[in-house]
Amino acid sequence: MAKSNILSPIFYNTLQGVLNFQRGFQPQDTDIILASFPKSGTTWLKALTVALLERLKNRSSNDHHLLLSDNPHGIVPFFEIDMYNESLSPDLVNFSSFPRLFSTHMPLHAMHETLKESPCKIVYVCSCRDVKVMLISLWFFGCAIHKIELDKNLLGSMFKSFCSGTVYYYGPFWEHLLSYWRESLENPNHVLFMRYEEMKAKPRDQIKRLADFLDCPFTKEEEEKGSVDEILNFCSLRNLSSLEVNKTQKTNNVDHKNYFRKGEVGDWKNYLTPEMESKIDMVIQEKLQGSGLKF
Ligand code: PAP
Repeated sequence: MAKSNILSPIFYNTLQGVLNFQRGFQPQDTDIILASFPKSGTTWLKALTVALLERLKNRSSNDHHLLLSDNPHGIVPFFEIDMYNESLSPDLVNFSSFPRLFSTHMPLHAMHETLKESPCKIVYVCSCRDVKVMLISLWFFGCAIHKIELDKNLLGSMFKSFCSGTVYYYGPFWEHLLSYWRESLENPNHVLFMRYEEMKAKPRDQIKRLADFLDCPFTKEEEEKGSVDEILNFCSLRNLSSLEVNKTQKTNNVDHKNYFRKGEVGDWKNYLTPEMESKIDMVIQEKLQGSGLKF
């Protein structure tokens, strides 16, 4: 299988989607955009954000929780994959409620012109758990959606493309990362930079950080009655992957179950050679030098 086809069931018209988004999207001040490089923790971030906003609806139980009836990717559409890939002016009412919640894998510079006057909130999740695990995650995902066995040759060619900055459809990983990192430093009310490994290590702190940024902080009362843990448990990989909607249904031709695998830090050690490991480390070190961003 050609490496460029690895995500073809999802990314079949992405470039057109980016162009249409740039020409057609009209931001609103209250918009929330969840951004990431593929396989960086997007599904988890979407679930947490949906759950944070859902709790504001003050329902007495979780029975009608949005996440029970759809996968996080169905609830929070990608601009360039789900919305603008086929139209310059999709009917946004079909895609989102209030506040409008969108997602993207585009680097920030691809959205700059469209969003430049907008105070909307952008949350970026980065797989600093280890860039290498992102590659492995994509490899598993690509093989799963194509229903093929794990192919080491494919991993080898993905590794080479990754190091030369062409593995996905969104430009070099380091430029992607840095576009959000720099803006998060310059404009912390506009961009929140989150790390998957910190979310794993200190989930309570990180979800509170997210809630504060989205202007929906946990109240003292909520903290006392355990709402933070309730949301974390509800959005855990174990719980989400056990929901009927994620066991049996699909979006964009992808079985929801493929979005949930191990979610472990360091999983790449089982698949990459020491040479591959040090090459990736070298590339990342060189590209991030002087940025202040450390893994
Ligand atoms: P996407 O780009 O296709 O949306 P994304 O959600 O960013 O994928 O990343 C998938 C990874 O997040 C998977 O990691 P793994 O392959 O190393 O296991 C997946 O298991 C993990 N993941 C999905 N949901 C959760 C969750 N609720 N908590 C923690 N990790 C999760």
